[in-house]
Amino acid sequence: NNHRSCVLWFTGLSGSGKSTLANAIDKKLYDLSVRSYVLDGDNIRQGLNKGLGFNNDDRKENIRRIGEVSKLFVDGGMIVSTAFISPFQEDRETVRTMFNNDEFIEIYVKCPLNICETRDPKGLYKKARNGEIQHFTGIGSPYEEPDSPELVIETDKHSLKDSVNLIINYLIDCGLL
Ligand code: GGZ
Repeated sequence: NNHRSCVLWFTGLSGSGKSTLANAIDKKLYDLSVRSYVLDGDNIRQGLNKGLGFNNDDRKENIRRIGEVSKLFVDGGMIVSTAFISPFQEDRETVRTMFNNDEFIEIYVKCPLNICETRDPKGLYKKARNGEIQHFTGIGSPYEEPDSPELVIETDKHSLKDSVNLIINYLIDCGLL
């Protein structure tokens, strides 16, 4: 199958739907016989980045390493989807500079904080409000919205299916698929 490799860099609040979207895209690409892989907290923060926490410096280092690993996947000819909050504009911009212009696709997974907080799939917002978790993104730690992402997906407005189609169509329009 003739596709070009790239990174789909999902960014957004906890509970915004980054992992759900990344995994749905991964499945869709598999169906299209495109080699793809998802990097997320489960396979990065538990492994390579075990030992990194959530202060600003650790988040920066987390994102830097994920950028480097993404580069390896892109060099290896894959479409890699990353699902990390990546709250700081500067860190995302630094990763962007590691790639060719059309290889880095920043996807802002946009969802209002109060809706993420209602979803609260892991009960972490509740813990953050209780003070059991400090520096939780959106509560005790900032989330900087992307200035000019390639795509914005509003997960409180669009279905998962529509969102996946939007991303796939973008990749086709750019000649990546
Ligand atoms: C934000 C935290 C925190 C704090 C633990 N702040 O909903 P989740 O559980 O699965 O996603 C969150 C994940 C965020 O890790 P990232 O590597 O994506 O963050 S960053 O890009 O900022 O480095 C959440 C959990 O880890 N978690 N403590 N204080 N999220």
